[in-house]
Amino acid sequence: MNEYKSGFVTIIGRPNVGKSTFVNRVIGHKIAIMSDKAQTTRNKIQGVMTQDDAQIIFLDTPGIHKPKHKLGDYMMKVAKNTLSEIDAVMFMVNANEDIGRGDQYIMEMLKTVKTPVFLVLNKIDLVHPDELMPKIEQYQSYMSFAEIIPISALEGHNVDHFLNVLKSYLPEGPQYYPDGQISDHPEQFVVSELIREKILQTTSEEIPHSIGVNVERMVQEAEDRVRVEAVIYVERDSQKGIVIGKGGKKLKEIGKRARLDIEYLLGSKVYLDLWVKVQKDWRNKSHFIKQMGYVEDE
Ligand SMILES: Nc1nc2c(ncn2[C@@H]2O[C@H](COP(=O)(O)OP(=O)(O)OP(=O)(O)O)[C@@H](O)[C@H]2O)c(=O)[nH]1
Ligand SMILES: [Mg+2]
Repeated sequence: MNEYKSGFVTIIGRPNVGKSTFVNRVIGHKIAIMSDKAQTTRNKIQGVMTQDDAQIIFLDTPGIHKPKHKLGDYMMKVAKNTLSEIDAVMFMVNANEDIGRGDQYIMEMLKTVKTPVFLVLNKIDLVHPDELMPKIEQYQSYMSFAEIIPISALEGHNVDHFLNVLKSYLPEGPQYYPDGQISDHPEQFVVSELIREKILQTTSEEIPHSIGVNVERMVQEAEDRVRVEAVIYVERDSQKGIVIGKGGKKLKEIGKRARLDIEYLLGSKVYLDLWVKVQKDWRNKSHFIKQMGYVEDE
């Protein structure tokens, strides 16, 4: 009989390449929010995949970019810190885009990593198979990879094959987490992320990057209902107006979409109370960033 395999695998890549989409697919639940906006993920999100022969803990990380404020600095630290004490690295890139400076920067970092690095070309549903080989050669001219695997995280193409290859690289090890545990984040954090996701989906331009969501209270209000009170922070008065919308229409829409997801997460009816507040330049205020739950690991 084969021994049980387990390990920690970090996913590194530029913003928007599909890291969170991949994690949600292999976990089979939505634990990391996704959007078509760059820099969606701000924290390290741990997703636990448990199978009969292996347990793999995937670390979804913020996309690597040049930080423009303290929150960005924090996000980059989070991503880079995941490169130590892991068993493998997934370097995820867009199969339908050319290699960029961000990718080169990441590969410079990865050259010093001791564990196997996999080049994962995501979004192959968007490219013709003939276009893949030249892309792969470009990446190979920078560094060598343990394996190179094209996938589509969105549609699931080749994901099982990738997982089998990945498993073959992992050490024999224990099942770290019990069956059924899929994430390491408390519900409160996931709830605030679901609200943030709905804002990302319904707003554009500067709003997605300027918002922070803090769940202040979650109480079982009635036997079948949870009351969630959350504050959406923006950086300027004008942004507050945009998030609330004409006659409160936008905020209502955000609240409705978020409530449905939260009800699904909690398995209970939810009363969602949303407030919008201005906190000038919050992304540069260390104490506020901490208060919002962006706290560095010791
Ligand atoms: N066509 C296609 N789109 C994909 C695929 N994987 C992800 N996407 C889309 O790419 C966008 C970004 O996906 P995310 O999973 O949020 O990307 P991310 O790498 O986590 O982004 P950050 O958190 O900002 O670093 C979303 O609109 C996804 O639906 C794929 O395999 N094919
Ligand atoms: Mg993400």
